[in-house]
Amino acid sequence: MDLIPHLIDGKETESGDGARFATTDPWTREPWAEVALGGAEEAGAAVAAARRAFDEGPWPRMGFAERGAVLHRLADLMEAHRDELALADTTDMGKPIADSTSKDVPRSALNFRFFADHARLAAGDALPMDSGHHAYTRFEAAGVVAAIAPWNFPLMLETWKVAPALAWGNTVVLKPAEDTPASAAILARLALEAGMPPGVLNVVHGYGPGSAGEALTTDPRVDRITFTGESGTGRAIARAAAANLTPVSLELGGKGANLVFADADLDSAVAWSIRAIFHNAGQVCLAGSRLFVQREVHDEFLARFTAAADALTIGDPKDPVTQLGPLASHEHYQKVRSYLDGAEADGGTVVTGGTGDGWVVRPTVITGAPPTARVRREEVFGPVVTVTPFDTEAEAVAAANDTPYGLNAMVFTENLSRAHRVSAALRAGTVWANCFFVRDLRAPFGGVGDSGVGREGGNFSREFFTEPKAVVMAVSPA
Ligand code: TXE
Repeated sequence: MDLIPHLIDGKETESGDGARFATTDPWTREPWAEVALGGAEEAGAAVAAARRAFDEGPWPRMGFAERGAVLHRLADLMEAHRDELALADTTDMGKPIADSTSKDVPRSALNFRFFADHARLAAGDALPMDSGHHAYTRFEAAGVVAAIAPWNFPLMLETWKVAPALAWGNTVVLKPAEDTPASAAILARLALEAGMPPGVLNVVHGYGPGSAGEALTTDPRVDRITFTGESGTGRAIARAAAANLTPVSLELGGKGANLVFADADLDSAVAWSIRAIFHNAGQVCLAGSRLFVQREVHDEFLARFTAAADALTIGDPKDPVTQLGPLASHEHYQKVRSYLDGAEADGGTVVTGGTGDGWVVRPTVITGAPPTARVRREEVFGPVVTVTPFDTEAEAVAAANDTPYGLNAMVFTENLSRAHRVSAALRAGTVWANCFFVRDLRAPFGGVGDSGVGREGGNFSREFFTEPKAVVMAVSPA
């Protein structure tokens, strides 16, 4: 079996005690590779390497163009190794290969290109003062960044953190999720090949609590922690980081509402709503897992939506025609199943779906679930959607906002004023009107309430990954 190593200070290594764990292919349900199992010792060694690479340079002191050239070379190499990276994520977590190849890997390469260019072109403020003084701002690299990533979009979410951190001159220790270590190991190897100095990007594998993840969050040599994952984990990380006052950026769970008004283009609303909940088998923090449909079109929408859900191609994620693969792990499959089992007891009706072969959950549509049902309140993180009718705009907005989460929401309407009005009234970090998952990397990305703390993207990433400094100078009169 292959061995997936750590990459610390430019060297591929195993753990000091030789500990390993297995990573499982959720389609075959067999282990497919062994992984170096890091703990506090390996996390500490990676932080020490990143600290040295930051304090001694050259990375933070290189010009933006020079650093950017390395990041663009890395993006070139990722594109050249597209199939290897795509297969790594697909084998690790069951994501359809068509998605990893055509979406995840290209977007991951784009993350490096975008942030390299963004940092090079960014302007600081010049602040002329009335008092005979002049002030300006500098954005200086923060230092060592710990990036802790989830398993649902492994490479894409890792690079969303690593790319801006590196572009602004930081050094990084990345801990991929234990379920999806493979693509991060390839990324680290390609970064060295692209000319990144040793210690600038380190990868440590391991678990969270009591393992490599927790060690990173308590290390006083770490200057920033960026995390995507479950809301409870976000709270644990924020508590750990508080001891050292380390700033955190937390992108957490969601329970996205999707409002379809009677004046919507129904063909388009059905197509986007299908993507919103069944893309990546619903293992998306942004999933549109609560559909609210205006009563006049509810029955017609439900019929078309259910037919489209039933028509999705389920199967081996390595087959290019597959649209929905298995869930990422047995543990996660059991969790999603518990929501299916509870939905009918809570008063809902499963219109279509349920479990399939192995760790597959078929596209599942539930009607009649009351607002108190677990399946309507908690993040299922699977291909499971509740559909509920509404009468008025005010009722729809109130239902959408009836959640502790606030990551994103969707609104489908052909009425321009309604689209703006409802977008303003929804409590969420992102609202998509008549679309879903369309991203501009300059836009803020993050959530309200239990969905997180902070924003990343464009200048928002700059704010987080730098220490903005004010320089004020007296201007002597002539
Ligand atoms: O997330 P965790 P998991 C949600 C989704 C899913 C649930 C659990 O509901 O079912 O989270 O997934 C590391 N200190 N999302 O278990 O536990 C861990 O090793 C430091 C939402 O994967 O949050 C991994 O690298 N690190 C989501 C990462 O945190 C810790 C994406 C995520 O693990 C740690 C994925 C600790 N105390 C799951 N505990 C989204 N919003 O996109 C864990 N880790």
